Amino acid sequence: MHRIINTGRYPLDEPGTAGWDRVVEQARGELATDGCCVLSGFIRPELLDTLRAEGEALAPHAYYTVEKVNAYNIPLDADLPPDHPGNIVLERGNAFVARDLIPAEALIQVLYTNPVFQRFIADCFGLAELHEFSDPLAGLCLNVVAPGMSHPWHFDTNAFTVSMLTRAPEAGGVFEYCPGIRTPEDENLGDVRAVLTGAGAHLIRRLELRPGDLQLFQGRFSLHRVSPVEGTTQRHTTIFAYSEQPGVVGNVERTRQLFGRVLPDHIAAAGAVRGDRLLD
Ligand SMILES: O=C(O)CCC(=O)C(=O)O
Ligand SMILES: [Fe+2]
Repeated sequence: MHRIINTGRYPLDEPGTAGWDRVVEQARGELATDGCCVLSGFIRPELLDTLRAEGEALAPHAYYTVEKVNAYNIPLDADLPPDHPGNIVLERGNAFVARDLIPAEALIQVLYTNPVFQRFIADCFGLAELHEFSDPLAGLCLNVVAPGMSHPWHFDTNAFTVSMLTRAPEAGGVFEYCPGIRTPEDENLGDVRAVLTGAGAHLIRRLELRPGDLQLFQGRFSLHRVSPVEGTTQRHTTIFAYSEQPGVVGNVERTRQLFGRVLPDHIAAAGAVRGDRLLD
């Protein structure tokens, strides 16, 4: 951890110390306030070139496909009232590199599997335990957004997401989110519709992310997107997917949509614990 993380700012080499508690308290406070927390400069600056280069080597192996979706990731032919924002069709143009293509020694794989990193993330989200996905593809992904593409407005199915920009685009590709736009009791369809139709600028916040920043996010209640990437370079983020219960494997159909293939584990696990993050 000392080799990878800026331990001067984030003392992950000293679990249980006052320094650890201070960082965790700060993260919890920001998550409670708007469901998002950025730990800036999490990765040591001298490793940022390696972080970017490892992602660049992986990006050609992403599964590139453009899919028509809606913000709720429910079928486009669902029978919804005419003015429901779920009728608004968006293009999902981001592509994922699956975990089984990411080398064990890549910085992001080392981080994802590190027990101290996992303990830190669990503490920040206030979780008693946290597990890597058993899914051989979806647990750790590189999310690639190429010029002209976007990761359109959506809610995450999973309660918490951990991500890290590893390569910034020249322009565009901004992470935009609407904190707490819905609650378990209220879908707030009017405001969601306003954002999707371009009339909700007052509801949208933008994050200035830099490579090596660690982002903790609760996307279940905050509509969010990556705006269209401009310029000539791709935008890369790592998605570190964890769950509170062990054994999560994604369902066959969604796995095929996201990665263009399924593995025996997916077929064997059909009907068992489902990988929520596969539903976005
Ligand atoms: O790549 C990003 O910054 C956001 C990714 C995201 O929202 C997701 O994977 O659900
Ligand atoms: Fe998301």
